[in-house]
This record gives sequence, C-alpha cells and structure tokens, in this order.
Amino acid sequence: MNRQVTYVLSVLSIAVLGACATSMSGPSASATLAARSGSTVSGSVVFSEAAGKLRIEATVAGLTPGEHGFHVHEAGDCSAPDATSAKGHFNPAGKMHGHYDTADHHGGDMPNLVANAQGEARYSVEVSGLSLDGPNGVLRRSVVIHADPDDYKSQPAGNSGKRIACGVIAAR
Ligand SMILES: [Cu+2]
Ligand SMILES: [Zn+2]
Repeated sequence: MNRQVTYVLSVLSIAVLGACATSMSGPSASATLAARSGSTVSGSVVFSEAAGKLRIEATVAGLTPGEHGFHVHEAGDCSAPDATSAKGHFNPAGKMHGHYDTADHHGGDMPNLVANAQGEARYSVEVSGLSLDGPNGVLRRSVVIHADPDDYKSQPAGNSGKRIACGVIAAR
C-alpha cells in the first residue's frame, strides 16, 4: 500500500468515527426510577428522538413477573409516596386512553413493560406523537410504572393499578 492510499484510508476512518459519535450524541433525556407504593422497583429510562419518533429504552428490576402499565404522566413530580403527584397520563391532544398504535390514545400511552421470572425488564420501543420538547414533549414530565397490565381500553388509565415506580424526565 503506498503512502497516499494509506493517508486517504485514515482520513476516511476518522470521518466514519466522527459520524458515529454525532449520531450517538443526539438530543436525549432520561429518568431515574424511584420505588413508590411500597415497591422495590429500580431502574432507568432513556428517551431519544429517532426519525420523527421517540425511542424509549428502559432497564428495570424489582418487578413482579409479567406485564406492567407504563406511561408518561403529565406532571414532573414523583414526590407523593403513591406517585399521584405525577397526575394523569400526558394527553396533549385531548384523546381517550388507548393503545399506543391506534388513532385514539393519550400521547403518554406506551406499550406495557414485560418483566421476566426474575422481575427484570428490558424495553425498547419507538412511538409516534411524542418528542423531547415542544407541545408533545416529555421533558419535565414523569414516567410511571404500574402494578398491573394496562388493558389499553379502560378509562382513564387502562386499569393498571398502583403506581409502583416514578421518575422525572430530565435533559441529559
Ligand atoms: Cu401510568
Ligand atoms: Zn392513557
């Protein structure tokens, strides 16, 4: 390999590395989950914008096995022992509660978290109708995990029971 080719290749590899670093450091937000309603749930949730959608990734432990309702709630306030301070589901479009992939749902309605037999959940979904900032923005709101599954139809919150974890969503 002559010197000129080596030079071109090293410039190319720097350009590729630079592009990767840029895409990984796009705007994002995160929430650290605090246990509520006497649970021992812990974990974190990361929100990032991807091609007009919002990607939500979570790692959670201390759950009971199975499905748990998981939503963005209106208020960025987890201070109450039962997390009622987070208020209702984030609902910027004034819709009914529903399945995240149908026309009628709260902006904050997300698919259930599913915990394995050890009570751990790893979660990665992309939803439309949410963003980090602006009218549909999740920043300065909260993310809540419930004791029971969201049935995606009961009003106003899918009958998902107690709020067992809550985290305020902050830029990072
Ligand atoms: Cu909720
Ligand atoms: Zn809802």
